[in-house]
Amino acid sequence: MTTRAARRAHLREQVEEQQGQRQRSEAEAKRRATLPRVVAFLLVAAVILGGGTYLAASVFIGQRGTTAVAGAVPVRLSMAGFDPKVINAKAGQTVNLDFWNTDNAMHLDGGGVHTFIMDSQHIYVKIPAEARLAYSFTAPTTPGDYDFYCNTCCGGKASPTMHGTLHVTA
Ligand SMILES: [Cu+2]
Repeated sequence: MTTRAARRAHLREQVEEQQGQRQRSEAEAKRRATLPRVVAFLLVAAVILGGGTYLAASVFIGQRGTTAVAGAVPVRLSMAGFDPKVINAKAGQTVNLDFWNTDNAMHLDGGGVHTFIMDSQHIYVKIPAEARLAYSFTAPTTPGDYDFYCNTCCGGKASPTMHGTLHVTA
């Protein structure tokens, strides 16, 4: 290797090193500029996700001002009827129900509303579309089977699908 070639190689190394340093500092500057944006994005994402989670949770944990009663029986209302179809209770006991309408407003003729009607107990409850609603009443003091039904869809009272039974024991 001649001295000139060696010097040229050395020069090239120096240039390459300088370029490398410049690239590194540029990358560093970019990273510093990006960091606040990433943090801001994460904050926004967290707020949106948090809000979404809160909304989703509120659908399941007694929403729209209703308080879910501990130990309440979840009763799902849909086009398929009541689930469960039989609700058990002791005579004279307070029955705590946690209605849950899984149909949306577009889905049903009656604006998505289902009803829980017990003529014998003079109960008429409207459960709005896609809503949860806590409802309590006192079971009849006489043991027996008491019919309840929904009259806002699927043929209403005339349809066996939309009926259920309150089974009262002594
Ligand atoms: Cu219904």
